[in-house]
Amino acid sequence: MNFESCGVLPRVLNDLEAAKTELATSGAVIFEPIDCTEAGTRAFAQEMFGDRLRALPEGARVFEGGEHDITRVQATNQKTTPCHTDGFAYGDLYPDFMLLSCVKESEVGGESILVDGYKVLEALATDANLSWAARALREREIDQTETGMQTSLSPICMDNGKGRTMVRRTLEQRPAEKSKDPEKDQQMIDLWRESIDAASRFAPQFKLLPGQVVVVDNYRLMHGRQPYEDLNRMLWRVWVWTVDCLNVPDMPLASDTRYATARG
Ligand SMILES: O=C(O)CCC(=O)C(=O)O
Ligand SMILES: [Fe+2]
Repeated sequence: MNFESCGVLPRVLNDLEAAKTELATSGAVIFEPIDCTEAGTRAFAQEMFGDRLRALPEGARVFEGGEHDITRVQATNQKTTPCHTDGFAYGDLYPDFMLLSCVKESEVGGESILVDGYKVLEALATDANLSWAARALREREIDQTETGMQTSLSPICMDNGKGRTMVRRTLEQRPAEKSKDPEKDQQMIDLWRESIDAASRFAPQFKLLPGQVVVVDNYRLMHGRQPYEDLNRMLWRVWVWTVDCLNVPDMPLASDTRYATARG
């Protein structure tokens, strides 16, 4: 196992049962055809997850400039969006699945990549010099709070309490103010982020096309995208909380960060 083999190229399927199996096996699947409207994307999520759904909030438009979404201030069509976990503004209660459906692709650029966080962990664990980090990622509590949003003082890798591992790569991961060994924490954070970036460089790229939706296990995979040219490119993002999530945030939900601000 090495970082070169941590990328995921999702299979394109049109059978719902096969897609469910594929999602459980590889952490991602592209389904087609679906109605790539906001309502159509949520209706598909309803079909995909059925009784397992605990929250299926309103979708969010993904386009240059964005709307409501503070994270996206840093995203521009001209830059690569590095591989990340979605919804970390909700702290540890980030959504366990996410969907992106394509209304309009960019002919030039806009390719997606997916990195399997479980494989990155495994690659670290099997390297004699790096295995300390694989352990530390589960033990060391760091500050993963997005500025102004829900607090998270937690390890990068957690357990959902039902045997499902959660891994996270957010914009801001830093040693906690009360850390007993901030230097060691920083080393661990740097190693985690560099490993994901290394995996990203080798990850296969794919372009989501109109009529397609990619479903991603947001506890396991991280996603990113290449720069693009067509400013009319547009996707819908839908965040999903299922029975497998750590918990559903006790606040209004949307598929962006608009309600995730810290209160009081
Ligand atoms: O533009 C994309 O393909 C993905 C953007 C993204 O990461 C998101 O909307 O969560
Ligand atoms: Fe994202």
